[in-house]
Amino acid sequence: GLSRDDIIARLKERLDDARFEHCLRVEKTSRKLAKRFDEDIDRAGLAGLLHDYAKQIPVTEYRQVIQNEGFDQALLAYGRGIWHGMVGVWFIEHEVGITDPLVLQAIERHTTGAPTMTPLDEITFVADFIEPARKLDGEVAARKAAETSLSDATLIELQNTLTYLVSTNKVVYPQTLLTYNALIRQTN
Ligand code: DGI
Ligand code: FE
Ligand code: FE
Ligand code: FE
Repeated sequence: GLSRDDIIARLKERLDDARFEHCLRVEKTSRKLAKRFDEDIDRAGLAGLLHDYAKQIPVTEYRQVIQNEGFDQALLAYGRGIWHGMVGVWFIEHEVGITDPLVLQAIERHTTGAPTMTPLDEITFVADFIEPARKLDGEVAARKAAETSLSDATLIELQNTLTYLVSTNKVVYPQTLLTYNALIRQTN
């Protein structure tokens, strides 16, 4: 496998400085959460470091991969906000050489969540939302919840994301809604 320095070099080829710095903060936050909830720290750090690797890959490259590599063609109606997790893992496998299925799954799910999430999935999902540069009310509330409960923090993040999408006239990807429904059912 690649060393951390090699991975960082690959990340810098695909990301601008601001997005790269966000990835470093999510790596650090993920390691903290893994320590707190007794999960695999290195795995969590790797998923956090790479979670947005594919965020700035050109749309033309995405369209080719979605069309030629066996993805659901309904994805073509979305954009990089949705693609960089679920399709992004294709680039991470092929360009960075990551093979750990648990790490790839956490990255795949980091934007939409999934109806059943592993603790590692939740760590990546939540770390992205509560890394230290995040200052909005919902982000502060999720950070507070994450002191004691990953699932509470996950639900707060989902509620905020859905509220944001609806209030700004954005299309909701079905899996985002399925994640929300599953979490609400677990809560009630
Ligand atoms: O990549 P980041 O900005 O660090 O964070 P992220 O991967 O959680 O992406 C957040 C963005 O994705 C945010 O602008 C909302 C958007 N998003 C999340 N769920 C959906 C979505 N966009 C659409 N159109 N539909 C969704 O269901
Ligand atoms: Fe992201
Ligand atoms: Fe997120
Ligand atoms: Fe992110």
